[in-house]
Amino acid sequence: LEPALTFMVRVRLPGGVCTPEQWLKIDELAQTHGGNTIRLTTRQTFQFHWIVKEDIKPTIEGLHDVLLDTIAACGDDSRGVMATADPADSDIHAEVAELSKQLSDHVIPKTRAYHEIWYGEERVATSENEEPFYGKQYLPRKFKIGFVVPPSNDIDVYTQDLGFIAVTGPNGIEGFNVTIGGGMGRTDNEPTTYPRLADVVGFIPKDRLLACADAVMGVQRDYGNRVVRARARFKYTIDDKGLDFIKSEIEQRMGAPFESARPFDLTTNGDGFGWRQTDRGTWNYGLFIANGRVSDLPGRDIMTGLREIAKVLSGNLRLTPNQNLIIAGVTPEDKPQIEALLAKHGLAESDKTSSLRLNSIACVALPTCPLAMAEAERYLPDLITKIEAILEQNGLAQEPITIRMSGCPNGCSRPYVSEIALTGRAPGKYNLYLGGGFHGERLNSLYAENIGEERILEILSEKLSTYANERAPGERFGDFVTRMIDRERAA
Ligand code: SRM
Ligand code: SF4
Repeated sequence: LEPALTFMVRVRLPGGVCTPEQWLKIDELAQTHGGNTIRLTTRQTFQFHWIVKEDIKPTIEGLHDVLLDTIAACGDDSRGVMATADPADSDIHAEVAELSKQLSDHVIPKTRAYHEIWYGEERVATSENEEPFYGKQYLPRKFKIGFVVPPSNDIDVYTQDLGFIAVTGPNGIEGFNVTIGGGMGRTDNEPTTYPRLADVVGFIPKDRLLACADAVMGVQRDYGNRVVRARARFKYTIDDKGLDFIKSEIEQRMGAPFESARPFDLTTNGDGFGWRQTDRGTWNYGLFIANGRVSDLPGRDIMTGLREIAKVLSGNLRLTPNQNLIIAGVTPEDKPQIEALLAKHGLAESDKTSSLRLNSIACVALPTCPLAMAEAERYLPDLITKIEAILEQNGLAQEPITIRMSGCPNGCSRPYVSEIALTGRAPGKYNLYLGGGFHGERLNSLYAENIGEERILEILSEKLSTYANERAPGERFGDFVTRMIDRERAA
């Protein structure tokens, strides 16, 4: 008798764009095989949990029916390619979404093994050249790519191994400022591992995109640390070899130097909520989904409501890097119907949700993540309710502040760029980090180690009330608290 093991299945969804037909299939597979729940991830895709072994194949075949797959969603290869979910300009969104799809198709492994195993395709003779880029060894470690369209930094471009900051002109995207070497993961009690913000290395014209990605990934493939796995990410390759060396290797392989970076301005890494009219005259609705968990909850039928919406939607659905959803491309004629469905299923409530909650992310953690040391998704909402009371007392209820929780130091919620962050150490115990940049431009710093809820609330209460009383006009909480901590440490 085999144990009833359950598996997680992660979909590849470049740029987080999903058709209503694809949504309905995901929903159907979740009902049939996935425990009646869907998880939207911090890299804009779907995860199913609770899939028993014999259901993996029908799940992957079901995805194939709607042109979806799980290729390179995990592994030592280039993972899901992200893209800004809701730029102001619809043509730019269409272009950036298309580029993320093209790039994703370009960087995934080309092996036919996936098709043979999951779709039952006939096995064809293989040769060593079958995997033209990855070869036999693949990359030393996972590799993450994303596109942002300023002023949004929703993908947290400085946390990506390779980031493309779109530079736009009257004819669309002209090219990209390129960032390299971002990453969040650290290993507990392993000081040689750390989060790192990416460096901006210069500008490339749009037609050099694929060559640039090949060059950067090739450098990591050839120089990355294949001996010490904890130091195998690209950020460490850059720190070990030096940024100048890595940059010139990239330029040689790309066949051209980087041009000087163009000016850009990023202002937030959060999402917008509620209805916004697009430049095409259609409407987008930003729907808050706490920690990306799509299930039917008391008074809030997220799963049923989104199924009903997908049945009538003529636009598309966009998963955001903050685990939320955009119901996009709603025509003025269809808007009342979507509005009615949102109301009927208890989904039109973002306006009653605090800014802190709207700017929160938690990773999955317990019960499904084998690496979790503490709760995240199942605990953050309750902790936020307690912090909301503190914000209320200090007149800060509508102040946007970012808060992120991860169940371990790996940092799947990108906690180390958040204004307030908690990473799990043990059941009920967290490291508290403070002072990340509001748009993801600065790492926070460790403020207190291995503390429980009471101490977390005490510290936040003290910091938030000082913030309410002493902040400079327009000063963000992360900037203020960094200033205070620097002062405390200097004293
Ligand atoms: Fe992650 C491993 C969940 C985004 C850093 N991550 C895992 C695993 C697969 C645990 C495992 O290896 O057994 C988690 C599955 C839990 C579960 O039950 O589903 C897991 N990671 C997630 C997701 C679902 C979190 C979420 O709640 O949304 C995100 C899925 C992204 C996706 O769709 O592809 C997720 N993980 C991230 C991010 C954020 C990002 O990429 O923007 C990071 C930090 C960025 C980075 O990579 O530096 C991240 N995950 C990690 C790490 C640490 C990597 C490192 O460099 O040390 C691990 C552990 C590992 O790779 O060994 C990990
Ligand atoms: Fe699991 Fe840790 Fe990632 Fe959370 S941060 S999903 S606990 S690996």
